[in-house]
Amino acid sequence: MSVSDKQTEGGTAGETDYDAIIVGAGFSGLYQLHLLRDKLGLSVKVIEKADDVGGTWYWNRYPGARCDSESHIYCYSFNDEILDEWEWSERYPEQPEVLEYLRFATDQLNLRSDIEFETEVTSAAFDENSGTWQISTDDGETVTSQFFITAVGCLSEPYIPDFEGIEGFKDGSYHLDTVFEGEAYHTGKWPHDPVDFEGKDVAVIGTGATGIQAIPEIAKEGARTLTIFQRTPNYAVPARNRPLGDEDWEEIQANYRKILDSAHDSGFGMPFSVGRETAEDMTQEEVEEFLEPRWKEGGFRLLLSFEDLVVNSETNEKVSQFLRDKIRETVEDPELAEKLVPTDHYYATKRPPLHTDYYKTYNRDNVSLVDVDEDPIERITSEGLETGETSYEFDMIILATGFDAMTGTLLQMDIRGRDGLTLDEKWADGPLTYLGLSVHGFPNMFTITGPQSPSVLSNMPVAIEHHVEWVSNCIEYLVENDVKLLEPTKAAEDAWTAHNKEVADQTLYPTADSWYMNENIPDKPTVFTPYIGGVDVYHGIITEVAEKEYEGFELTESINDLGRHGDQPRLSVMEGD
Ligand code: N01
Repeated sequence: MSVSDKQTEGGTAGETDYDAIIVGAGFSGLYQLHLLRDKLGLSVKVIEKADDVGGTWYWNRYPGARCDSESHIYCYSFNDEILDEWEWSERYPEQPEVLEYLRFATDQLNLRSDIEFETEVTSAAFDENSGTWQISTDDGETVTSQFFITAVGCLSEPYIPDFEGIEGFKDGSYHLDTVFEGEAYHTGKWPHDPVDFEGKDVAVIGTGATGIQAIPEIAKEGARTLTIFQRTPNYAVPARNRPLGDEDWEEIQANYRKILDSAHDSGFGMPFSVGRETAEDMTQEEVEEFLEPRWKEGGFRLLLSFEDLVVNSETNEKVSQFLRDKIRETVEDPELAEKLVPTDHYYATKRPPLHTDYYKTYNRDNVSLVDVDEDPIERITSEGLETGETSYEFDMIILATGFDAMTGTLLQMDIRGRDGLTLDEKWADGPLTYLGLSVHGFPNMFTITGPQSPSVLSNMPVAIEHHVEWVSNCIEYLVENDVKLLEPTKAAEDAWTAHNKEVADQTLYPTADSWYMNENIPDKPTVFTPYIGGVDVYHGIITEVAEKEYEGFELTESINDLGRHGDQPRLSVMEGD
């Protein structure tokens, strides 16, 4: 029975346009639509800014854009037909292939008709009198729904540094609005038409995972010169991409369910075993011998070399040393090599990038590095850009400067809960959530891969499936039990927030100035935003909450209780609350 059916029989019959509104048609929004519509029979609308599905894979089309998770685990696991019919062509899928995969899944599940494309949510407000959400969009429409689900991704809001001479994006365009007379782009909103580098002097600002993927490709694609502006060097590990052949696929298909189950039961959403407990008792030579085969295998296997890698500085330092030496071995100019060697943070405390020929690219004659740590970029000029000390001239400037991660897109949307409180106000000192899925004061709102959930510390589709299935099961429970509103208690939210901090503080992560810590955006509160307790542990926690009939949430049965929060009897399932 659908929520609409329930409403027809019970209280708010036909009072909402939809049972659920989902924002975003990427991996999470698509699956959420499928479950709510096809399993629960609800009326659902997805609102999507782009003109197609894909989410992050729609926008991030820069040269070299590729998934760092291995293709056979970067997929939906819930549907055998999709699993059987789709074959990835490479070990790590390139952006066009992931986008094609999501289009394929969309069509297999017949989802398009319930997605409103080219529409942006401009505000979402909870109405206390009716207990419903009112969602307004940039075409001037407002729709209402009982449930409001954000599926907006964690890295969707491009970050544009506050350089003089740069305003943002030109309206409705992929071009940056600058005083610069050449071309200027951000990797997170890359043009759909081919960008021509041939014979041009190109600048790339930023050496995170994106810059590290884009730089080798731009250098190869005919740029006359490529100048990289680096503020902090990174530890990039070779991906060792290769085509996947029939033999690979036969092996994957023969074990697919087991592989995926193992990914879902792991700490990072990847089915790789952890190498050893610690490197504490090993010499540097022994560590290097142990790491070498993992290095040769490539990818995130190195991340799982030692169980205590992100909690024990001694282990981490040995692994970091190994990686520093690899950079020195590859970059021919020793002075340049030292500039590329990270010494300010422990390996993996910033998101560890994978690369294909990144360090080798610096041996090319057309590539040079400018270290802007001590001499920051100050302004964009009509000819190029200026640091405090030097002016540079270019034909093209590319910002690979990352995202207002985790909360940026949510806060852009002007979400308002009880008493008109904005999410922005609520999160002024950092995100406060229960389970990274819900927020006190914002009833019937769910945040897929929200802050304080494993999200970006997982192979994303795994974290996404856990959340989407949890939300669907939760809504099913609410419908079956005639519950109108679900809202986490303040106590549960405080406890979850404290738990997040406690777990993060046991690791080395807070020692780095990373976007995990919000440190990439000036004025954002410094706080570790994802949940680092492990995908498997986290999944156990949210499953138990559901089994205990949504412990930590207040469940409101009667629509008459709405708007009188606190005075009216409520069905509470949290013990002692
Ligand atoms: O962004 P980043 P990203 N002057 O924030 C520099 C995911 N991803 O787009 O380190 C000069 O990591 C900044 O310098 P610093 C992945 O989760 C996934 O690269 O702050 N430089 C840094 O070098 C990743 O972590 C895949 O000192 C400035 C860079 O810009 C996340 O996206 C592929 C500056 C930004 O790095 C974000 O990666 C690619 C300034 N004023 C990315 N401001 C997949 O595999 C910033 N920088 C799916």
